[in-house]
Amino acid sequence: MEKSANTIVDEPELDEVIVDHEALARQMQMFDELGYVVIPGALPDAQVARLLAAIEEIRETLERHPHRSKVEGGLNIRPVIDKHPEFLELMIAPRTFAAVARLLGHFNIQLQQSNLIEAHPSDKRRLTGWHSDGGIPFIGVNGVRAFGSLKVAYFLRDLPEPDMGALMLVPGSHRLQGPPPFPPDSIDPAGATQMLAKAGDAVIFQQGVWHAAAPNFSTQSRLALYYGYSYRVLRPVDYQHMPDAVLARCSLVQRQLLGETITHQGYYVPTEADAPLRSWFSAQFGDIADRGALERVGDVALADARAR
Ligand SMILES: O=C(O)CCC(=O)C(=O)O
Repeated sequence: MEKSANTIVDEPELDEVIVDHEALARQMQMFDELGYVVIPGALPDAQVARLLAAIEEIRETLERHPHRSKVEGGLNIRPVIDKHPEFLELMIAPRTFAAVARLLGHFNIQLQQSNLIEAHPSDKRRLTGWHSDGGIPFIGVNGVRAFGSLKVAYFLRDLPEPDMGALMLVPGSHRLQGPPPFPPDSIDPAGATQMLAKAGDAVIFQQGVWHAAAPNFSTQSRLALYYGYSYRVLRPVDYQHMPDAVLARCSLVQRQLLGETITHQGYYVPTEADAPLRSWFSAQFGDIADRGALERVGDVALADARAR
C-alpha cells in the first residue's frame, strides 16, 4: 500500500490517507454487488485504545450530570464528532477515507452524521431492528433506493462469535424493491449475515442495504461508531450547524466535511473555496467527478454562434 503523493492543499490529515488503487477497484466492485466492503484493521490498536478512553471520559461526564437519565441499551451519542478530539480525527481516517471518497465518487461530500452506539448485553431484545438508511422521503428509482450516502462502522471491541451485538446486514439488499423477505417465524431476513469483527475493523455499507444490530447475548457491551458520509446536496442528519468552536479547530477539508461553504450556492455548485477536497480528489482519482458538472449547452451554443 502506498501513501498518497500529490496532496495539493496543505492538509496534514490527507497526507496520511492511504490510497491503494488496486484495493479500491476490488472494493468498488464488492460495494456495487453486495452493498458493503470490509476493511480489516482500519484502526490501529493504539487508536482503538484512545477512542475507548475518550468514551469512558464522556461516560464519566454524563454520569456526573445532575439531569442524567438512565439509558437501558447503553450510550447513544449523536453527533459524537464534537464531543472529543479523538472523534474529530476519525472523520478523515487514513485507512478508510480513500474508500469513502472513491465509493461516493465525488469531492463535494460531507460528514452527514456521527454516532456512538453501545449495546449492553440483553437476553430480551436487539438494540436496532431491520431497516435501510436514507430518511424520508424515500428517494428511489423504480422502487430501489437511489445511492447518495454510506456509513463507516468501526468496531471497538472484538466480536468473534454470533450474537455479541455485531452489525447484521443482508448482502445485495440495496438492489431490492422493498425489504428482503423474512422466512416464516424468523426474526431475520433470508441471507442475513452477522459481521463478526476484531477491534479496529470497519465495514462500509451503502444506505440501501438492509441492516440491524445482532442481539447481544454475551457478557460485554458492544461499542461501535457509525460515521455517515454523503453528497453535500443532501442535509446532515444530526446537526444543523457545527459549533464555531469545533470548526475553529478544523482544517479546511474538515470544515468542508462539516458543512462550511464560502459562496452563496456553495453546496450546489461548489467553487474550489467551497470544496477544498477537490484538488486532493482529482490528484488521486483524476476527473471522474467532473461527469456530474452542470452543463450549459445553450449558452455555449449561443456564444459559438456569435463568434462565427
Ligand atoms: O447498532 C447498530 O449496530 C445498528 C446501527 C444502525 O442500524 C445504523 O447506524 O443505521
